[in-house]
Amino acid sequence: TAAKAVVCVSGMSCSACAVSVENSIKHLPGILDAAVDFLNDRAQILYLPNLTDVETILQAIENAGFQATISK
Ligand code: 9UX
Repeated sequence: TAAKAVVCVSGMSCSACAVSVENSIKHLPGILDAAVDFLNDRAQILYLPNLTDVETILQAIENAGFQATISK
């Protein structure tokens, strides 16, 4: 069963940053979809919890050079 995560992303300076963030997430195992909203500093991710988790997703975004936290 897929789960949805909403992540706050900071450090995106232009819309191409949002593409970088999307790519950093989409290449991970267990990711079904990732959509980054540059204007709202949010990423919505559909993932399979048996293959990945939110911590892994946050770390991938951080590794791409952005700051990521769980949105509430
Ligand atoms: Mo824009 Mo972002 O020139 O990683 S792509 S600042």
